[in-house]
This record gives sequence, C-alpha cells and structure tokens, in this order.
Amino acid sequence: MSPHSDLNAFWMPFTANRQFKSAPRLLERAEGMFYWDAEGKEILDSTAGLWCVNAGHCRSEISDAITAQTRKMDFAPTFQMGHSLPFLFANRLIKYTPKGLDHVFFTNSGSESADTALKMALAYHFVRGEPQRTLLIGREKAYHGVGFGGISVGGLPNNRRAFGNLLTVDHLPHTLDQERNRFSQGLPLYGVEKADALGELIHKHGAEHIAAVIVEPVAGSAGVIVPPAGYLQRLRDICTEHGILLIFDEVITGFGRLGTPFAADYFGVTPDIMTTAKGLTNAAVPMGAVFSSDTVHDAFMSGPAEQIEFFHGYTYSGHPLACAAGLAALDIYEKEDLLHRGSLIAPSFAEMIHSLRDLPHVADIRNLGLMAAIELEPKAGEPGARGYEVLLKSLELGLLVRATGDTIALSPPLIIEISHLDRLFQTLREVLRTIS
Ligand code: PXG
Ligand code: PLP
Repeated sequence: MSPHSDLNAFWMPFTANRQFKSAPRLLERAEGMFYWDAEGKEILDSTAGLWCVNAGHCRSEISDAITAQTRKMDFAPTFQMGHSLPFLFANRLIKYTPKGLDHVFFTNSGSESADTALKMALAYHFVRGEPQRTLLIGREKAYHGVGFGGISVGGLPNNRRAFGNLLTVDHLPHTLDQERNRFSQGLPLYGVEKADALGELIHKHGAEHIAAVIVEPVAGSAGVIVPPAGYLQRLRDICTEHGILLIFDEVITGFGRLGTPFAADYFGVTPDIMTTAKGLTNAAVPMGAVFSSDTVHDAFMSGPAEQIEFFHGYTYSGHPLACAAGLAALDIYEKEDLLHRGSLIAPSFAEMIHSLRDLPHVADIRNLGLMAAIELEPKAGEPGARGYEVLLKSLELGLLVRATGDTIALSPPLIIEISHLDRLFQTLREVLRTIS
C-alpha cells in the first residue's frame, strides 16, 4: 500500500491528515504488549492502543467468543425485544462496580456514554418534577468525547471552537497547579479548595437550575491531570448537599487503569452515574456502558408500566458481538486479576517514570496507577513540535507513545511486566536525550 492517493479516501480522526499521509505510520499486526508495522518491526505498545486494550492485544479468548457469536446470532434488536447477552453481561459487570451502581445502559463508545449520562441526568430531574434543572457543569481541560453533549461540558477549546453554541453549561477550573504540584508522585497535595469553585457556580446559577457535574476522576486526554487529595470527595459532598448528580467519566480510568476496578474505588467516592467504554470489551468490539445508581434508575420507573421510561438508545445498544467480547474480556480480567494488577506494577512504573525528571526538556511528570504523562517544554514558537519529535523517534526505536501537544502520555496494557517497563523507559530515556 504505497501510492499516496490510496490514503486519500479515509478522512482520519484527530489527525493532521496531510502530514500523516505524506509519511504514513501503519500498524499491521498486534499481540500481547506489541504491535508490528508493515515492515515487520516490533513496537512496544505503551498506550494500550488508545488507553483501551487493557488485557493486551489479540487475546484468543476474545476473538474465539466473537467468532462463535457471529455464527450463532449476528444481531438482535434490544428495542422492545431482547436477547440474553446484555442481561448476562450487565449482571456480571455490576459485581465489579461500586456499591449502588447497579443498572447498566449500553452504548457503542465513550462519546455515546457521555451523551447518554448527560441526557439521563436531565431526564432524571425532569421525571422527578424539577425540569428547570438543565445546567450541566463540566471542567476546564476535560475530554468527554466528541458528541454535542460531550464537547459542551468538555473543556478543550479546540474541540468546541468550530461548532457554535452548544448546551447550557458552565465549567469548574481544572486542577493542574504546577506552581505547587510539579513532579508530584501520585495524588498532588495542593488544591483541594479548587472544588469550592462548585459552590461559587451554585451561587451564580442557583442549585435549583443545575442538573449534574461531570468530571474525569483523573483527566486523561488533557495530559493525565491527577486530582488533589480530597478534591473528589469535596465535589461529592457539595453535589449531595444540593441535589446535583455527580457523574464520573471513567472511560479511561475504568477497568483497572488505577489498580482498582474503577477510579471510584481508588478514591472511595461513588458517583450517581458512571460512564465507561474502552476496556469494557478490551476494545475488540466498540462498546460503552453507563452505570447508574438505584436512585437515578428507580426515579424513571414510576410512571405507567406500558410507557417507555427513557426515550434514548442506540440500534447497537447491547450488540451481541460486543457483549460476547465484553464477557470474554471480563473472564480474562478475573482469571488474571487484571482489575487489581495495576496496583502491583504502579510503584515500579512511578519510580521509573520519575527517574526521567532530570532529562532535557522535562517540565513535569504526573502519574497515578498505570497512567502517566511527561510534559515537555515546548520549543520556542513551535508548540507541539517536540512532542511530535518524541513520537517519531520513539517509533523509530520500537516504542509507541501517545503525544498530544508536548505531553507524552503512557497507559500500558495492564499485563505489562517489569522487563517491558525496563525497555519502555530505556527507550524513552534515549529519545529524550537525543531530540532537539
Ligand atoms: N470520555 C473520556 C474520559 C475519554 O477519555 C471519551 C469520553 C470518548 O470515548 P470515544 O470512545 O468516543 O473515543 C474518552 C476518549 C487521548 C485519547 O490520547 C483519549 C480518548 C480517545 C482518543 C484519544 O488522549 N478518550
Ligand atoms: N439516522 C437514521 C436515519 C436512523 O434511522 C437511525 C437509527 O435508526 C440513526 C440515525 C441512529 O443510528 P444508531 O441507532 O446506530 O445510533
């Protein structure tokens, strides 16, 4: 596949299309911790694809389950009809979710999960007789996918700029505080008071107008922003006091990323609604899931029984192949204890990544569980150039990292061994020493 015109038809997502197509980087095959490119070069995957292949690539248990399901029943509707798999999968999943988050609404992606959660929150207040609670509160630098709901509450200006006026929203300040917290290992000490900005927004808009607050427990896309100790609990307390729903977007943090099944477990803070995707099926088939509390779910179940309670759903909600993949992924997570394994590897991961702090250009390092970011000083007048150079140089040396702007994010598959960590950080050290 070489003539560049062959690359023209596929309009690539979140990619500088012309730059990519002038020098394409094509992956061909994957297994366990590795990809191989078209030339057969082995590439260590330090990103679990895009934060999603938590059990490592091409797990045969998952592909066998998908194949078997394609032969048995390819598709069945879940609007006013059903099949056993989403019921089975939902029941298996709620054994792992924080206590009380016992109801599962299936989607096809993290973006759909975010939009579903926001609509669920608005409709919850509506059915309870508080239809004026329409304001949604997000946070600066947040990523909640690319649906209109997700970009409205999201806090990345580039993702909103071209799309006009969106939902009624306001935003909390982000919690990145490099003055005080640079090179923190794990939870930063300073900044719990940033949660009090929610009190100010309540004062400004009136609690009776606010439906929900949505946050990533640890912000991923913005470059792994770890919340200050105590911050999420304070948000929880303020939401509870004012009847505002708290939504955790666990699309990245869900399914073992922090060494616990969910970030809610890590922090000991339970939201009212929790969004997931990615690791839900080990990314083998696209799928998302939104978990809701009994209180939220039960509020919908009060009208006449013959009435649809929630006017929402996707053709592919609870798709048989996605459920088959998800059930097989859960089997692996259970058998290999992957939803907890990150806590065993995290101390070595943290030590090794922080050992890079004195290398050239390193401005900050942040980590929690098996997610971390190295923020580099931007090149004068060329923001993003240095991050891109790290991506290219790493690939040349057989390592895939995620570069957004000048931040390098790492989120390896949870099956990672110490020998892979050694290779990962030796390579990164060499890259950081050689780039300009
Ligand atoms: N919420 C969060 C917290 C996410 O991280 C989404 C929603 C949207 O999920 P979908 O499946 O619609 O993409 C995400 C996705 C990156 C990167 O490298 C992060 C995501 C996706 C692609 C790249 O920062 N997160
Ligand atoms: N657009 C049209 C014309 C449709 O008929 C449908 C679903 O029936 C959709 C969009 C939504 O598709 P999905 O349910 O896959 O999100």
